[in-house]
Amino acid sequence: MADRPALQIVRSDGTVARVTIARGDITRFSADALVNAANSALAGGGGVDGAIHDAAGPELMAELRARYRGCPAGSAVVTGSGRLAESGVRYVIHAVGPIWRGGSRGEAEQLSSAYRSALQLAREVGARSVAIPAISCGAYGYPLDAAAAVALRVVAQELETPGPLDLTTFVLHSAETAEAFSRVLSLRLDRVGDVAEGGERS
Ligand code: AR6
Repeated sequence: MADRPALQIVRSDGTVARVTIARGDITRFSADALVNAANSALAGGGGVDGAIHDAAGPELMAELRARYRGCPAGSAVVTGSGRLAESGVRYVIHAVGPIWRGGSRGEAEQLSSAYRSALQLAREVGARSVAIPAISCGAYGYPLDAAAAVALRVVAQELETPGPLDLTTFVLHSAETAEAFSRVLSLRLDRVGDVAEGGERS
């Protein structure tokens, strides 16, 4: 963990937040909150949604049905974590990304908004760490490089807000997705390096 490349964000109060990436199954990852890539009916499904519901057990769907009537693309809702509590996860944040329709139907704005809503909810419930999958990058067909650029930009912006939430890990299942996020993350790391050389940061 310590040597994993991370984007470090120095906040206005001097504290540091980190954005990093890991490869694997998000249901095996321990964080205060896991983000799920859900659908707007909050009906469960395949991909990471199926894996999270399987791991958490029926309590998750029961709570979704009791508390919410769907969730439009670009937003998110929060529940407890069912059996995932056994691995230290306290909340599941169900975020709905856009279905890719060519890129001119507001997909980037909706994807940004899904990540932003998820992190805002994480802050509201007091999470310190969040694990996030590549929302919209599976069944919803969002091109990986474009999705990675949006995801890392929005999450880095959100972590600029001082507070307990100071670690976000993208947990990426496929090699292609991990490569796309690594490329964008190292571009951002390079850019931070350039700024430091220019003397704008101590
Ligand atoms: N851990 C981490 N990432 C995963 C896992 C896992 N266990 N399983 C898959 N992924 P998708 P979407 C990756 O299709 O595109 C569902 O049916 C996957 O490789 O899960 O937002 C929902 O119910 C990909 O990179 O979500 C919705 O109907 C990323 O997670 C719809 O799919 C997202 O792929 C949402 O589609």
